[in-house]
Amino acid sequence: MIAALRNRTGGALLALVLAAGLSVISAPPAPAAAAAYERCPDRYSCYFSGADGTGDMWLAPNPGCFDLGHWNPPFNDRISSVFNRGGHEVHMYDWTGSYWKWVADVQIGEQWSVGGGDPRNDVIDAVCVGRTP
Ligand SMILES: [Ca+2]
Repeated sequence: MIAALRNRTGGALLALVLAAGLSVISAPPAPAAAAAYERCPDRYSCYFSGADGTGDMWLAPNPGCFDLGHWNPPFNDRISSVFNRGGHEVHMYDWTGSYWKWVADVQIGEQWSVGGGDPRNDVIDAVCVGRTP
């Protein structure tokens, strides 16, 4: 009797999981911007050359500070949007020629995007994940 109840409960759970799966499949297509941000793998912070997760993508490989002008290919002066799927706050800076000027922070789980006319667009030279310079 107990085994039968367990089977019945398990069957009900399976039916719920299948129903949930079907509802996801039948949902309308996600907006293009969400699809673009979704390229970012879980547990990473991702940086995009276009607004709203479009264009080229750079991933921070681990916590720490990264001078984007020293990457191959360089990614400095290119960032227009960010999706922070990692476990640390992100801090972003512009090199003025004499000091690292803070531009913006991106909290865990947040997205950040600026358009062409924004002074923070295409100026970021360094990213610090989970620390400051
Ligand atoms: Ca810059």
